[in-house]
Amino acid sequence: MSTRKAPSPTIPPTTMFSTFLTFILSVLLLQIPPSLGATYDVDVAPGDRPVFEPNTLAAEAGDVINFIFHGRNHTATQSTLDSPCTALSGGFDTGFVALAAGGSSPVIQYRVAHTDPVVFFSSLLDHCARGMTFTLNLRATPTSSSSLEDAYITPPPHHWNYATATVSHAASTWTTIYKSFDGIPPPVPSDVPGDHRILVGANNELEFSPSNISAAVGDTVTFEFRSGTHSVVQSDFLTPCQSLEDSSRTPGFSSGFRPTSASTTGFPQFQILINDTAPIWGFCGAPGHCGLGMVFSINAVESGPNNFSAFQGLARHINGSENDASVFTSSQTNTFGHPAQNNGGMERDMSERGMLWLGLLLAWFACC
Ligand SMILES: [Cu+2]
Repeated sequence: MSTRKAPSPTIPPTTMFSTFLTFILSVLLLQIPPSLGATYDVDVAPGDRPVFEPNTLAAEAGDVINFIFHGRNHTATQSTLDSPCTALSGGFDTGFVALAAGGSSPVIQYRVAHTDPVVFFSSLLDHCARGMTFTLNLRATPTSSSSLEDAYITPPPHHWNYATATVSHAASTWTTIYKSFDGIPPPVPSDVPGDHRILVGANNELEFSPSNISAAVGDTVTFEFRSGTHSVVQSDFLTPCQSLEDSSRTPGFSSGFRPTSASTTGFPQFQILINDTAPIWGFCGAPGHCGLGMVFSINAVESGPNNFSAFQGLARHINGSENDASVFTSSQTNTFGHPAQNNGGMERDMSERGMLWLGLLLAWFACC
């Protein structure tokens, strides 16, 4: 008995092509890295300045930070908010990265694992004490609404000129030329020099108390560190969270970090001498503290636009980042929820997502 062989099914060529295309696209999709996060460039010591630029970012799990080393022999070393200049045991550490002989800037990547705050510093010399830190996700929520940000008006720069004054003190009289800001008196020494005490971080608050004082020429100001890890760094009115040296190449005072502990007997102190009547501006260099308003002034002219509250408002407005005021403002994030200030990172982010969507679209055409 003969059996009749069933005709073998014929596969239309178009279906074969579709199956092949689907297979190829599936393979291609598997090649896309699992992370679709943004990539951010952080310059380490650009122009050989002891800074990370930007010095703070908000990033999400899966994002990548490119530490790009420009200056000689810096590190990006993970630390903690409590001890920003001490390496975290087992934490991320690039080690010292020297500039390559050809002048190209080495890049070392850090992959963001979570949205909790992470602190980095450079362990070269005293650069950390001078404020060379970089923070991730220090504050996830903006301090002010976008409408308030829109309404913010940056205070004008200080107005000053050189003035000549004849100063009499005790049995002496002399003529002096001084930098006269609007509204300040001539630099007449106090009859009895006094000391003004400013507490730093008293009651575990991120503030100087008092934060705005008047002091005469010849007086001293003693900063007493009461809690945590803080510092006292001189800045300029318009760049409240950057050391005077970094913002204007003008020497300024800097205490370095002065940690206190429960076992501290006697609080660490740092003292400055008041040489003239020009306003003095300063901040705490611990990561994020300045952006939270931890600033102070000495001899600010309260009747003018360059008063203490304008200075503190500016520090809060820029949120500790002199490079980009929009880091944490919700109004300037893009559709993927990342800050929009790093174009390189966003371009890569969008191109990866674009590839994924293109792949899915082609796969749909192929199969259906
Ligand atoms: Cu502080």
